[in-house]
Amino acid sequence: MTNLTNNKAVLSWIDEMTAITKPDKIVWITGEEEQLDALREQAVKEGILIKLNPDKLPGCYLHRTDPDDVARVEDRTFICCEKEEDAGPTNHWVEPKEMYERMYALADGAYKGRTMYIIPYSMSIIGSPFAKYGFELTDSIYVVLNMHIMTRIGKAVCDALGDDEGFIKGLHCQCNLDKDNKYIVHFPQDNTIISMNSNYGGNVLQGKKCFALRIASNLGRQEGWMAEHMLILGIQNPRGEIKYISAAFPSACGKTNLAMLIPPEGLQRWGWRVWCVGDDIAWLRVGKDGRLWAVNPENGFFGVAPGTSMKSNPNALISTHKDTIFTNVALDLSDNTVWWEGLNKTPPARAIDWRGRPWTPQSPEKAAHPNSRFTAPARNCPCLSPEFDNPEGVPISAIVFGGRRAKTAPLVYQSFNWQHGVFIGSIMASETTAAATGRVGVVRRDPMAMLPFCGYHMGDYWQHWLDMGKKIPKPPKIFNVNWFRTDEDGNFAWPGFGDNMRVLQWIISRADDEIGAAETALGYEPNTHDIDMEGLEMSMYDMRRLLSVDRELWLQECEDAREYYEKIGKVPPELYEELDALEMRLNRGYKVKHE
Ligand code: GTP
Ligand code: SPV
Ligand code: MN
Repeated sequence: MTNLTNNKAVLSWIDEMTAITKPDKIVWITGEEEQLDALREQAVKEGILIKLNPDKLPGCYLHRTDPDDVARVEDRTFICCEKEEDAGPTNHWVEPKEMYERMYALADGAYKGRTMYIIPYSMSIIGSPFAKYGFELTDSIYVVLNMHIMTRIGKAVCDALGDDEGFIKGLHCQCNLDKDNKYIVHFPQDNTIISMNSNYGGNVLQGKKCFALRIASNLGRQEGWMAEHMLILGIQNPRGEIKYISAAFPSACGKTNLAMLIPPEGLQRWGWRVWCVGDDIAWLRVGKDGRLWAVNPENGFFGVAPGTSMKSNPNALISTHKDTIFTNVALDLSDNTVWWEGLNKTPPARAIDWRGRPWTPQSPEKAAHPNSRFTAPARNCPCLSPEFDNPEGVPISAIVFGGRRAKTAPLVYQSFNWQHGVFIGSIMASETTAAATGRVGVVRRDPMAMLPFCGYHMGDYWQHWLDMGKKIPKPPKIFNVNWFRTDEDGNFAWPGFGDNMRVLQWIISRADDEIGAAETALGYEPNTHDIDMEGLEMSMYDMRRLLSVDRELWLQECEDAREYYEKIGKVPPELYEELDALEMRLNRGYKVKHE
């Protein structure tokens, strides 16, 4: 097969990798439908994919991973920059030369008897000023087909790159999926990514977390922009005006759901609606007009399946009804479709679970893995923003941070200014989820939802946020939300999902300086009547509780945050000032002032 590019740097790197991995065959992925179809067919034949009911789920497939390979592996993820201190205390680090040796030893002959697929891919729209190009070499058809959904691939990428040497190099070898030799490695100084012994989403779809966050956060720092773990959505008001917000929540904390939100009926009737620009990653830069502009570098959704239903997120569910790859969900034997916990109230009478074993509603274990996912093309989304393909992106009016906190964080509050907002992001904490291996439900600090994705020292990252604030003449306002506060019985106290629109409305009004707010120790909170509660079965008393701030808990929170800052070490003094000021406000028994 002929090469798709004459780029010498690309070809010599591929030669080098070929000599190490020793494939039987090399295939360039052109992006043409015929080639992809042949690969789908081959994957079905080899048992990698199961073809689903072509009438109900046309173009859809099911894949099951190795049971030990079901989520991101943070303890096996490395940032191998030159100096250990530049990776910081939140990243694993090994000296780059040693790590390359270790990786190439594992890769030695790893493609023997196999095919090397070369995937040219673009993050963001090919040819746009924000686009960055990469090549992923892989021996996994599953990766090829998922990268096709999640990014823009093929010959057009090579054409746009031309002779430029500024591309991202990526090598992926499945090897034998040896758990103890799993590696997700980044070399920011060489724009290089190596994934070994995994074949699971976030570990091996390198365009996503490896490139668009860990490598891109480094590029953004050098080039003066930001790569963030954020959804992007547009809120249309009854006048037809659309305002955009971006929101950073940790993994499996509600980005996909918020990005595709359907407002409660009453608000819909007034003409409110939400447009989805992105559900996981945002690249942000300062526009000529002095505002912050965001693009979604991806081209699809790698969304959490469990809990996705026609009730909770119809837009996501509809997005999965064609041309989608499901990973680790259950197979419904009655009609060869898929099922997961929370899809509906009637589990299939007979199914095959995510491990490939027979399953019935009486089975004690879950049918789908808690981190089972779908890979769906963005174009399938009924509420996809008309701006999705706009290379300029969209102007951001508000940045929202959030996470899973049973008690501490109120439903919503606004920072006093950018610096205070950066502080709020820096002390974010959330309960862990099944998106990464390890314990679930443990509260941990996850600054800006970037703990697993920041490709350099966390303290330098916070400094970059502060520096960016000085470069944005008209910065977005910064907010914090918590959909996951619980009552004394441990149930969620806020209905969430579509009703989150009520909070978004307040955020947008505040971003536009349209309404006042109550000034509290934490920041600005809604005046009691400013959150629209029409049609909501909730008393004003409950709403006040959702917005309440427990002084003792927050003083404890400050102490924890201070400990965390000490662990991080290189914390910008501005953030310590904010922490001191918050503590002082709490200690003074801050009186609520209404604006
Ligand atoms: P990643 O793809 O891992 O980055 O996750 P995400 O942030 O996109 O999370 P997602 O929207 O997929 O939500 C994950 C889980 O949170 C699902 O089980 C949802 O049902 C649940 N969830 C989302 N929004 C809400 C909400 O407003 N309230 C409650 N209680 N649960 C929610
Ligand atoms: C996350 O864990 O934040 C995800 C899924 O979005 S993965 O692509 O596996 O990182
Ligand atoms: Mn994510």
